[in-house]
Amino acid sequence: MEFLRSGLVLLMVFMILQRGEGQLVENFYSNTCPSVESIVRQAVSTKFSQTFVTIPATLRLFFHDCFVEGCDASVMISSPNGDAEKDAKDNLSLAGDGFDTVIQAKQAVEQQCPGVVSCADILALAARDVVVLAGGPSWEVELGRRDGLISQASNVPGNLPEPEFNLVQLNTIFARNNLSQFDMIALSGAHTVGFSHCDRFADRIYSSPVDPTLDPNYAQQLMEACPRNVDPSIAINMDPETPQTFDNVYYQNLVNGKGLFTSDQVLFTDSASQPTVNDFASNPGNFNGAFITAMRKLGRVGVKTGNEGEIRLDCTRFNS
Ligand code: HEM
Ligand SMILES: *[C@@H]1O[C@H](CO)[C@@H](O)[C@H](O)[C@H]1NC(C)=O
Ligand SMILES: CC(=O)N[C@H]1CO[C@H](CO)[C@@H](O)[C@@H]1O
Repeated sequence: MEFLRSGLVLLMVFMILQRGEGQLVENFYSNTCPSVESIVRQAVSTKFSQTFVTIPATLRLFFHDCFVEGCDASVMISSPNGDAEKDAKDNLSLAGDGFDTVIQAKQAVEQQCPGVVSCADILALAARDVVVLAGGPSWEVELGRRDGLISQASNVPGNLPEPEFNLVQLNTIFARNNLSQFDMIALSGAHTVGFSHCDRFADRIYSSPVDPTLDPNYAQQLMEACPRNVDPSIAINMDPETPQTFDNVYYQNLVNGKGLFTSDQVLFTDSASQPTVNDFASNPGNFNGAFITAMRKLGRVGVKTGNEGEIRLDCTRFNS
């Protein structure tokens, strides 16, 4: 009897540790929604079959969600007053397809496991799935995030990196999120897919002299794609070589003076980060490994667990 009782206590301690407050686990939904991963993957690939933008839009949405209020799907909230996180100036360019991806995956998940899976976890899974769809590496996603109850445009300024940032500024903002310089360089590799609007780098090509860290031919190409006073809705590929493949060509571009933003190119021009760029440029396996580690760390930023927050029913609205 005594033996049984202590066994039970041990089991409970084990379960509490497993579910541990503040701790994400890979098998969080194994009893409550065992097919969540395949349901999300299916919804993401359906959306991808409609548009490639699904990939960069979802990946960037995850990053912006995590850096503002933590990975809690606060970025998904639509406010009737237009003052939610997604309404901030910095996210003007978050492509609608990322939001659609999460909304559609959530709808599919709700059909099978109503009220169980957070929007924050669905976004984390979808961010992994789009990397795989673009030919990048796969990894196990830690789960158990709860959805946040705060989404304010006024929380965004200062919490996201700007394309004009130098290495110290980049390191500072990533360090605040428990990410090292090595993680930051690996995560910047996400710019191997997706688009940028011309105004985010125009100062580099239309200053005199033209930014000397830019390859002159690449600068010329950028001027042709983005003439002065270009339609502000025009966006160009960030990776001019393999824009639709998730690979390490981003780092080769940096070595060749083809980093689109100052914040990209500085990773090569600053001697403190150059060795890592050189390593990722020549060893795709090293980049993949570092990217996986960094994405898992990014996914732990500011997470709510246990009884914190809520499991939103509609990702774009708080439950009450
Ligand atoms: C290191 C600091 C970073 C800076 C300064 C930065 C800045 C930017 C800027 C200015 C754009 C262009 C937005 C536009 O004009 O539409 C962009 C796009 C993008 N960023 Fe970053 N970013 C950074 C890190 C990251 C990270 C860590 C990720 C994800 C892990 C990421 C993923 C993306 C993606 C996928 C796009 C393309 C979005 C699309 O095509 O819809 N970025 N980024
Ligand atoms: C960074 O890590 C510490 C220690 O694990 C944790 O207490 C803190 O909440 C983390 N910060 C963020 C922004 O996640
Ligand atoms: C202030 C601002 O520019 N907000 C924009 C944020 O993004 C949404 C689209 O999701 C735009 O409609 C807003 O105008």
